[in-house]
Amino acid sequence: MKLFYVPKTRATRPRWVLEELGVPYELVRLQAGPAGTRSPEHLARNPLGHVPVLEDRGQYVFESGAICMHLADLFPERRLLPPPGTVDRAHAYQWVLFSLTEMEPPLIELSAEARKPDVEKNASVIAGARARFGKVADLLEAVLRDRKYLVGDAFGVADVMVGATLAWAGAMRLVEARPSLEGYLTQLRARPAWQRALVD
Ligand SMILES: N[C@@H](CCC(=O)N[C@@H](CS)C(=O)NCC(=O)O)C(=O)O
Repeated sequence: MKLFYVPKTRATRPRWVLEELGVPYELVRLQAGPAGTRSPEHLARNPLGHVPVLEDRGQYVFESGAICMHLADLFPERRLLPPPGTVDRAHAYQWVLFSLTEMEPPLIELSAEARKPDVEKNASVIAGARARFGKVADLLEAVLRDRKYLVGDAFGVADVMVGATLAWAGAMRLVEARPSLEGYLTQLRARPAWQRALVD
């Protein structure tokens, strides 16, 4: 298997899963831009020119959540996803999709605002996105108050997707004063597999 990868991006998520699984894989580092993610070779893998892309048996899969779940399915004995058809499995889908559709959109807006020069920043967009992320963070803070992991009592793909997205939020100081979230992130950061996935 090959993972097409740019450091410090959403491609860290499947790299983290691969490191948790401890299986052999080739990491293909690309640069963002015309020489890498926007090259004809990479556009053939993902026409949007995005990473991550997984190459598996000569075919390509894109979308970080899909790749992480596929990797977990390839090694069911490692239990990074609960068995199909169980309610735990449905909860894993719930959290993976929650990370992508509820957590990410306000973070994308805030990151775009942060890149603008001060005079162009839109205070109402920033306030709206912070408020939306605040609701999501409050929900997670309540869920994680008395549990270690999001699904059942074991670490899994749901924790990779939500944890990596929370780390992005943490870099924007959006998880402060939420002790359950801070504790959850500290626990995830201590995992050797995540540390290895962050070594560029
Ligand atoms: N929804 C996609 C988003 C992928 C995405 O936006 N990737 C960014 C990095 S985080 C990227 O490839 N940027 C490089 C580029 O646009 O050239 C996923 O979760 O995989």
